[in-house]
Amino acid sequence: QDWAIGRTALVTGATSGFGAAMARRVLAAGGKVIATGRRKERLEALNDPRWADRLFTVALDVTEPDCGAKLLAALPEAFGAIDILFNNAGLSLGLEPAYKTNLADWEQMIATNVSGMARITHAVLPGMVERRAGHVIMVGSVAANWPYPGGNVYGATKAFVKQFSLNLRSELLGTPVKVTVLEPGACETEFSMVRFAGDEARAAAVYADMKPLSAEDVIDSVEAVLRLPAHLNVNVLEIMPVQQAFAGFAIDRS
Ligand code: NDP
Ligand code: 8X3
Repeated sequence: QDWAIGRTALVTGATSGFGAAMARRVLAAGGKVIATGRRKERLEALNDPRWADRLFTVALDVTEPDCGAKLLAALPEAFGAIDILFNNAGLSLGLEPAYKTNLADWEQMIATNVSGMARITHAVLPGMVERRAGHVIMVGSVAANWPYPGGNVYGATKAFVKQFSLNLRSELLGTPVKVTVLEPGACETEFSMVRFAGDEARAAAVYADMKPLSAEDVIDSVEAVLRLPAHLNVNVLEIMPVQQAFAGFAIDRS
């Protein structure tokens, strides 16, 4: 029950989905949270008298080049020692084949999922190494491992997240700092609404006639990893709904 007490978690993308669930889970378990995202009103919605002095919110766009330095500079002393980095802010835009996509969508995914994640890691990791304490949890995706039509740049950004995480882990050998890349499959959050630019029917169809993961399911897995003993690192954690699996190879016989 005391896994979060005395720990401070920085959560990117805390305004929705996995990030909001993670922020609430850590706060409910007695930890401190620095909650970030672009939508201020959603950050304010995390406020609760139960954790008034354990929550610090800061509006942050991870596509801004200096967002990491700005974030560290804004932190009150009580939130300065980050123990858990839930590096989660990310998005998918579109599901069209590469030859039909909008280049601006690709650039936004790369700026957020790749550059944003790298920026926040670059800002937070030195403190973890210096304090000899910390756990970086990167939110990757099954899309890093399993190609699918329309996954083009989104899946490639998540492949970056995976290799980045594994490379960090190899460099951190000799320190107690942990790195885990979490790779969820279909989970019903605002993800598909964002992917399909607010098309509710198209987003709902992704989860029709199956039981997707919920954000709580995903955070159950994260909590389980965070509860493990100090000498054990989970490198990669891929999870899917039972009603999701891989397709075989495709062959064109036309
Ligand atoms: P949501 O759309 O519900 O949440 C995405 C979060 O990312 C929001 O809080 C959003 O906040 C934040 N975000 C997006 N762009 C930026 C930005 N430029 N700066 C700061 N924050 C940003 O989706 P999920 O919770 O599902 O997604 C979270 C992560 O999980 C993503 O990395 C996604 O790729 C990954 N994922 C999702 C899966 C799913 O099926 N749902 C499966 C596998 C991985 P705001 O808009 O307020 O800035
Ligand atoms: C989100 C899961 O299958 O839509 O990363 O790519 S999927």
